[in-house]
Amino acid sequence: MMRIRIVKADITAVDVDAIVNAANESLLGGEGVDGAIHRAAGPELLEECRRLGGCPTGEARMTRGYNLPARWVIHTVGPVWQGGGHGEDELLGQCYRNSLGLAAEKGIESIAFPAISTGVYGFPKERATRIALAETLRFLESSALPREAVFVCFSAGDFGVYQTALDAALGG
Ligand code: AR6
Repeated sequence: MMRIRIVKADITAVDVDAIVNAANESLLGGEGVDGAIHRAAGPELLEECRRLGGCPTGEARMTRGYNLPARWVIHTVGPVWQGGGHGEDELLGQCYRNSLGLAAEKGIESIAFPAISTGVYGFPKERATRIALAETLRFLESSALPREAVFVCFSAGDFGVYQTALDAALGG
């Protein structure tokens, strides 16, 4: 059974148990998907995030989803792209592993990811997509939970990048 799905959507509207937020180390909100998630969830999300006291790059923290369709938000902090020689690939991989690990531990069945680090943080898209899919496929092989991982693309272009990368990952 295929446990990975790629959709073109706004992640704040996706109906899964948990959506992942591409946050920053403060966990106090920002632009991009982070801003959209905080707006859609409502001010209680920021209140809960304040109590977490931040999150180092590569790690993940969970909160409730408040007004979102998703019951939970997993906040992870992707690396800022600095040319590729500063451990960016490994840190991005950790974001996916730690988010999936937290989801499994909490009994989450379905999880949706944005393209972490590929907006404000400048990580090259194809490279980030390969890492996202490879880490997720590897994790799902050895864990029954989450049952399903959804990759949410914000543009038609990103959707194409994910489709091509998934075909390559499954074919090769
Ligand atoms: N639904 C799905 N994907 C989205 C949405 C949305 N509503 N909005 C944007 N994206 P970014 P980063 C895509 O910049 O690069 C914030 O200020 C977007 O097209 O949101 O990890 C944080 O506070 C891109 O493909 O996150 C941090 O400071 C992807 O989400 C910083 O930005 C990620 O882009 C994190 O930067």
